[in-house]
Amino acid sequence: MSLLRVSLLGLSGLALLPAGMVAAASLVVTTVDEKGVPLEHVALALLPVGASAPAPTTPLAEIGQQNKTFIPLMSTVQTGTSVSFPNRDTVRHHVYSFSPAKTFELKLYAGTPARPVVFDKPGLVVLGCNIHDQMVAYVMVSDTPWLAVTDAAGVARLGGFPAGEYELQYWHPRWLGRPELPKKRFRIERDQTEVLIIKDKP
Ligand SMILES: [Cu+2]
Repeated sequence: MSLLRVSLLGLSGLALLPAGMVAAASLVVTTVDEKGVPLEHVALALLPVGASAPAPTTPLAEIGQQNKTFIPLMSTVQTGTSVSFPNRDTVRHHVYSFSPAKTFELKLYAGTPARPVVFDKPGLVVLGCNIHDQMVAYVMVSDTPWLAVTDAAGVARLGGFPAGEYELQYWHPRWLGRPELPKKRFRIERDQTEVLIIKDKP
């Protein structure tokens, strides 16, 4: 379906689309630090300006614990998403967050807690384990389904959104302690690419 649409657009341009129908666009973001080195674990959220984003279509997410490590380190979820915290270690963990966007704790447990945690407010959440101080993970909660985290090459792809005006919100763990979420505003008309330089200070 989307392939067909792309080829139609390629041949004849936007005029082929019926009135009121907006072409889907995509955005490929490459993130680098100030030296040009690709940055993994950059959380990205694309927020429509002057329009509301669709409700969550995948309202379930998971942050596991394995080898005394949270997996994944960086997550992005839409506001309202339930996150489960399965413990795949033989030792027990005690997961907590003091972040204003979501304050909670899952007291010392093994296996998977019966109830997932609902991330019901936008913002940045820092997770820790009361038993293992080195354990840390981050969740960027945003009012949009268009979310991604950059891979080892510093690349992430956001797709399936209508063309229009957007704010790209982003955050990287190097900004720990400065949980403000910078935004960059731009218009996306078609499939676009963007390079973001993630400096030490947002
Ligand atoms: Cu632990």
